[in-house]
Amino acid sequence: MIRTIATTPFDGQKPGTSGLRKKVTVFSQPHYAENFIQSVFDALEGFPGQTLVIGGDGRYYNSEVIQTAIRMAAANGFGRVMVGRGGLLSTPAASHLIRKYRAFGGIILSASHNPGGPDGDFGIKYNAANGGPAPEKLTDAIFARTRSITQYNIIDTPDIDLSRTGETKAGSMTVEVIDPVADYAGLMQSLFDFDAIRDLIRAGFTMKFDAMGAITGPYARRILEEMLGFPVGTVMNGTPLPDFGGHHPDPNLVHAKELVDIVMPPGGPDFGAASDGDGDRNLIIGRGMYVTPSDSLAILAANATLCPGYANGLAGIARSMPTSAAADRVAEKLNIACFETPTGWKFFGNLLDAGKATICGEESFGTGSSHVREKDGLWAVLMWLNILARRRQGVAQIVTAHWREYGRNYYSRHDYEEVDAGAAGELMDALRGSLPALIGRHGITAADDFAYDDPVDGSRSTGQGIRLMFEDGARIVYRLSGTGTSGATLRVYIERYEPDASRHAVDTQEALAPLIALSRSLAQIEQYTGRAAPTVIT
Ligand code: VG1
Ligand code: CO
Repeated sequence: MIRTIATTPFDGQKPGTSGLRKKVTVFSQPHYAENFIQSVFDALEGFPGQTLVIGGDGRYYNSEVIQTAIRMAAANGFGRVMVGRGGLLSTPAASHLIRKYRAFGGIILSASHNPGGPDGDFGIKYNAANGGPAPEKLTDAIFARTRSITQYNIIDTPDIDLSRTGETKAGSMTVEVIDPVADYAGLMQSLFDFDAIRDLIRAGFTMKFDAMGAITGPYARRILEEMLGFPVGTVMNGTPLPDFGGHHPDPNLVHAKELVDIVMPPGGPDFGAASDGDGDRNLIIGRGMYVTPSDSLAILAANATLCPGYANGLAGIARSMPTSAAADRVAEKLNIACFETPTGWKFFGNLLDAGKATICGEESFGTGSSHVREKDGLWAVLMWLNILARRRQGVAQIVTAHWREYGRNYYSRHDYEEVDAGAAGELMDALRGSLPALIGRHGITAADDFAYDDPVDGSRSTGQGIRLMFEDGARIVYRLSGTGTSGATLRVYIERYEPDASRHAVDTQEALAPLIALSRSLAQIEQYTGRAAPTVIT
């Protein structure tokens, strides 16, 4: 039976860089998740009778909201939902399912790299028929709806059993519970040379993959251990847990320290990788060598034709604005287009749909391609493995050879987390105001607040980050995070190009030291935030 429940709007249900993210304590208020889900449905048209994909990263509160989303999909007229067994789907796997089964869209329950558990974060994101995050036009419409909503629709039904694959009904809607891994694993097999990787393993190659207690455990075990034949135990922290086993599932050198300590020392495995809460990020390390995500994007692009799925070459490369320009040099050499988009995967969707870009990346440990419309952690790991298998060189060798050929973009991101939101806003306003006066000083040749004109649909996105460009090609970029749930996080991105190979072995923070100092003084970071140093450096 369909019930219509009266409700009133909540403040602040504005989707950020990647969906709506709030503390579990906020999400678990009566009607909170329901209001947002109904606002999504109200902003869409033409879905009655169609298929909706639903899944999440398994974090605390996932199992409750999955049931709510199914009941509401039924009440709003969807014909079928496809749900991952146990309510689980990685973000890239959900994107693939939407595309493969021509679903109308998908609801992904995740706060991605944010911590989970009762005191942690929860999130809801809507992806459209192309498999990608809702574009700004749609997220704006959803937000507008959250401010005027008066009722939502839900059916009365006992909880659906999601523990076994197969079909059941919720009201008149079909609920299909599927193996969350199978379709995705098949897609990976179609893109990469699994036989070459098996040969590499037989030759003694070893790796460690850290699933960080989050969603990629079942995917990595199936693909790396069962299909490719890496020994059992290659995947660590491989069971998805509601609190991620206490891990902060953000695959960087700080939060993936357990993996770094295994892989970095002499005698460690040849290769190490990790993914985040919802499986779309990747960390790549070799023995003694951390690969920055910006370099990883460039190296994957430069070597893509070694992989069967990309053997015919790339149409173009796209990177987010704060990502280093290492990929631009590869695009130039390959004589293909290079696009610079605002932060967030939603901006790559049009370029991928239009066939203008094949590979995309962000400095925030995100890399992906036209195979889905999300960044994809395991995809990046498998692409690295395919390249390592074909080149038969170590990670460090491949990276240093890349720098020799293209030059090195020294790059680092400094995060000032959980600073006072008002102060962070004032800092950005003051910096924006000082831009015209900065040009001509400190070697700054240009400065602006980044705006993006989408070359496919002509839409314009403004206020996407303050850029300072220097005469030698260096850059400092400032922006406020759109994924946090308490206070504000100021991100400062620092980059400098070094063509001279004899100067490629310098420590990154050292190589960037003068720019780092300038990044702090120009924005008066300590004066505004009280912080003399960042909380996380990647
Ligand atoms: C961060 C990253 C951005 C990424 C986004 C979602 O956003 O900087 O590059 O697309 O997270 O990643 P922000 O607004 O906090 O800087 V995920 O893996 O959390 O979906
Ligand atoms: Co993520």
